[in-house]
Parts: sequence; structure tokens; C-alpha cells
Amino acid sequence: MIVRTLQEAEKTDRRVVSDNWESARLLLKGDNMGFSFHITTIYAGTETAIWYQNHLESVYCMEGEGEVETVDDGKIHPIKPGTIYILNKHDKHLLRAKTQLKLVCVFNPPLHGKEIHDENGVYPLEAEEIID
Ligand code: 9YT
Repeated sequence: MIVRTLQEAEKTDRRVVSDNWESARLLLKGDNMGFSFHITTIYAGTETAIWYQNHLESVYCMEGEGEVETVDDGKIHPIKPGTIYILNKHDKHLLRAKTQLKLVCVFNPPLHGKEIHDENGVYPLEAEEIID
């Protein structure tokens, strides 16, 4: 069994910080579970363009208010505590945080550890691994 805490993970390189968000990556590819599991904070007042061409992701909101827009059809879906959105079609989207959002994110295939979005909002399939 693997046991970790958010509090400890945030003190290590499992805490990855980007422009509009930071993410504590509690479970990664190196754990061999077939998915990764993150607690992500999206900073208030931001808009992030994301397009996970190589990954599927589920996103569950624990805290905060925002919205996600699917770029292909322009549909806007409000996000509040209790909302889950599931990117089952590699949907290109815009994530907007009205207030700070606390999200649970699950990725398949799992992230290696150090990924941040490229200029198209994509994560590569390969990246530097975090193993501890
Ligand atoms: C919702 C989302 O994808 N935010 C970007 C960060 C991501 N959850 C991650 O890498 O942990």
C-alpha cells in the first residue's frame, strides 16, 4: 500500500507550479496504477487554454466557482463544488476560475510528474518522472 498526504507532497517536487495553477501530484506513473491523481489549485481570475491530446482527464470541483468552455461548440458549463467534468473526447477547452478553484484531477495515461502545458495547452506523452 502507498500512503501519502497532501501536506507532505506540497513540500516536495510533487508540487508543480505553472502560470495559472499549481498541482500536487499525489499519484504518478511510477506508482504503476494506470492513472495519476492530483489536487490542483487554479488561481482566481485566470483563464487557461487546455487541450489534452494525449490524455483523458476527469476533474472534480471541491471548492470555488468558475466555468469550462468547450472550444468546438462554444458551450459554457458552470463549475461549483460537486461538479465533475470529464474530458472523454480530448476536448479542447478554456478553464476559467472566477474564484480560486480546488480540483481533484485524474489522468489516463498517468502523468510522469513534471509536465506543464505547452503553448497549445498539451502535455507530452513523455516527461521527467518523479519517483520517491
Ligand atoms: C484542470 C486541469 O487540467 N488543470 C491543469 C493542471 C492539471 N490538473 C495537473 O497537471 O495537475
